[in-house]
Amino acid sequence: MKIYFCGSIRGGRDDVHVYRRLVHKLQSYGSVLTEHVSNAELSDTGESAALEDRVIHDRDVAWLQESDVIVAEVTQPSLGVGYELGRAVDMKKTVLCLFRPSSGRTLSAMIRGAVDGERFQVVDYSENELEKVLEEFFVNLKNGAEKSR
Ligand code: 6K6
Repeated sequence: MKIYFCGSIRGGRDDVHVYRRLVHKLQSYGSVLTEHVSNAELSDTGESAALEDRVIHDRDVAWLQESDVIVAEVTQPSLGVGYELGRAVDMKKTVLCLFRPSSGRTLSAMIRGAVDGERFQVVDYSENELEKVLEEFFVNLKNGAEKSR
């Protein structure tokens, strides 16, 4: 299974420790195309020394297209993550958005309002249930895939 993980880069790197745990857990379910998002060395200036922004954009959109499932940590607002989610909806991908209410933030209506009871889900969680939330999501995904066979 190919998994596309989304997390804030230029939107701010405050949650990189959460991205790290998510990517680690996601790697037990498949190959994570965007492992670099959880790299703590990566600063919020976007560090694109070698890669031009257009190259980053085009490669990420191609990876989105290729992916089977998209998991986004949406607590830290990020234009890039919002854009990826919009493109993913258009591509009719299965999307899981993870939001931590303990941040004191309110999730954008354009993300929470995109929940459709089918492909696009938002789960409110706390850091200590991170692994459990992913376990439940992938069990349901597997059961759903088996039923539709
Ligand atoms: C080089 C090495 C690591 O990162 C880079 C260059 N920057 C990016 N590389 C890959 N994906 C990126 C980069 N900048 C943004 N993105 C994508 O947008 C990621 O898939 C994130 O999910 C999202 C973050 O958007 P911003 O607006 O917070 O930067």
